[in-house]
Amino acid sequence: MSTPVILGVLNVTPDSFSDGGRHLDTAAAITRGLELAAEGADYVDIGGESTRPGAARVDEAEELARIIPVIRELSRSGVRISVDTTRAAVAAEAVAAGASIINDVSGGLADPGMARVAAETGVLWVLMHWRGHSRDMQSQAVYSDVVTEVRDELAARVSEALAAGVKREQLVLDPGLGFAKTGEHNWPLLARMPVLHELGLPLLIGASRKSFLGALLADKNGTPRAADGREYATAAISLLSAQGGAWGLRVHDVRATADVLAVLHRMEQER
Ligand code: PMM
Repeated sequence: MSTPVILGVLNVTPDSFSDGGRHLDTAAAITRGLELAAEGADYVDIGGESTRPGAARVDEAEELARIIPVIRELSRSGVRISVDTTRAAVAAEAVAAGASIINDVSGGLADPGMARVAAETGVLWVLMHWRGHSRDMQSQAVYSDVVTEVRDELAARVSEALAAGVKREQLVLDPGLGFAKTGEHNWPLLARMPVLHELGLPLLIGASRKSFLGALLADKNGTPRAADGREYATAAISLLSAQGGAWGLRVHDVRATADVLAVLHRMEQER
């Protein structure tokens, strides 16, 4: 079993940083990106548009202004970059600025131009399971068997990507925990990972700090655990996903995941 890569999350949205104007936000994001890399992130996953349930979209010019200077500077410093975007034009500019993964939470569905950008640039393309933009995605969280349906919908995305000229070696799949899924849908996707492995492609898991962990760890009054208290649960999922053969883990607290992977790696040497 090989140790998964870690994608450290860097959301460059006004609520993530100082909110002291563009220049300060850019500088703070670059500092944070360098920290994530120093803590053990193999890639820094940079996004300029919030994908939280219910979030409104930002326009393309704003998305570019948020992320391109950060990508350019981090990549100049030797940090490997993944760009979290559903827009083909943003992905193209991000790759030109140094990104080597397109992390597309829509799996190519949001922008018909994305497959061409992936085919032309030849970078890795993460196809995440998705059923619609954040504003209304939770109404589409309806499944009879979530695991096989996610597998089959991902298989359709793979076929479309290959038909558009993208190479199989470029593809990474992601079940999209929390995207058009309730908390109760996320658990079987994690527990039945072998079903997703049937597609024969690398799997990325993004469970970090998500609300299904807040619900799991609710206090006795039923109040969900706040996001910053979900790190041990996130690290547990990192460990279990690594043991389940995940290719990559997308996390906010890189150090916690790097530590559990170090323990796992050391144990593997005794087997
Ligand atoms: N989750 C979020 C954003 N981007 N990308 C991938 N590939 N997989 C995910 O699960 C994923 C993602 C939302 O999480 P955040 O709001 O905590 O960044």
